[in-house]
Amino acid sequence: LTIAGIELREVNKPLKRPFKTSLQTVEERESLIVKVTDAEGVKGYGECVAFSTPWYTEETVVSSRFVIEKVLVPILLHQSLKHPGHVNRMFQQVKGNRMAKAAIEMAVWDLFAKKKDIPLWKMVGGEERAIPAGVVVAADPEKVEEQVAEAVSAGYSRIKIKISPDSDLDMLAGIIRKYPNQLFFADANGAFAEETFDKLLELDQAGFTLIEQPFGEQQWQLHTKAKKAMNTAICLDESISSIEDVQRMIDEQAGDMIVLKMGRLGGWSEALKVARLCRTHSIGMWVGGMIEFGVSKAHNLALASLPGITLPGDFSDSQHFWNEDIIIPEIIVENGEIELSVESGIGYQVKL
Ligand code: OSB
Ligand code: MG
Repeated sequence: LTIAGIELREVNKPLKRPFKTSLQTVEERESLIVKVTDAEGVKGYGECVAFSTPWYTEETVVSSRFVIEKVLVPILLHQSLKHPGHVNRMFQQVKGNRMAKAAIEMAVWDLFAKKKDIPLWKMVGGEERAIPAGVVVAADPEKVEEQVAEAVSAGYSRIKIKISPDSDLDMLAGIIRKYPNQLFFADANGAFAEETFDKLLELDQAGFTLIEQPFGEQQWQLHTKAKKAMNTAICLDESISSIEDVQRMIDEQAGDMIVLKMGRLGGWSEALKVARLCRTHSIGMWVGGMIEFGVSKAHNLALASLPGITLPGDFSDSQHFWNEDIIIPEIIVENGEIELSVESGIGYQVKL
């Protein structure tokens, strides 16, 4: 298969309501969509999940556009590929910039699945099953209860609440007690520190299934200390940008499970390797969201179909963050689940 064209499109939409994390309040989402075309005109799509500013990782929309256009496109354009896994190897000469690499790489995996006329989830070894949907509540404290109630009535089986050392844990524990059949995750985005370690320990009483990234991405020793001291599972998100990081988490007993994010890992090849390693070591994993549009969501649904991914990920429907998505059909949550598309590739048409 020959890569004949690579194009970038920018999407920009205001969020229905502000998304408030311990690091940043997101009010508008700007993303780059990558379209790769082969010599016969078949198209594959990827989405760059870098944000407008470097608050979650170092990459930004502007930096990834630069790297894609000036560095990655010249490496890939007009090349002939036998397997989508080769893209990752071709990009190894470029340091970092994993979200930029992932965006193109994802598009090539979609293109290969379309050429084979099979769903991407099937091509990567996924299982044919509905994907459990989870939503994230990232609101001001006074709105958390109302948004949890909304999420429950919308049928979500898992609710993730953004927290920080300033969170009112009694209030959160009260909300969690009201919904005994619901799974609750907490995500701190690295907001805790040595000085607030005791506050983290109190979280054990609140009823969360897991706590995502309590400390900063390089705070391996604090995570080890927390895993030893707590009953609530420690789940690493920002700390995991490669398979080596997962190995380090295992070696240092720094966490119980990980959030799989294709963008943060540099694409499908690395995500598949990481998933395999986690299965080998019985490390729990689930697919994390990035306030993304439908192209990234569609790739994530395929990722979530892999064996061993049992916990519900960040999968809200297409209308959760904005009124209109960029894919047809839109993603819908029914009975707390999302059906995998049976169409080829990512399984959705892209409206760009
Ligand atoms: O830490 O998981 C995170 C969104 C943007 C950046 C980081 C994170 C998130 C989320 C997921 O919490 C939101 C979603 O459902 O897309
Ligand atoms: Mg997170």
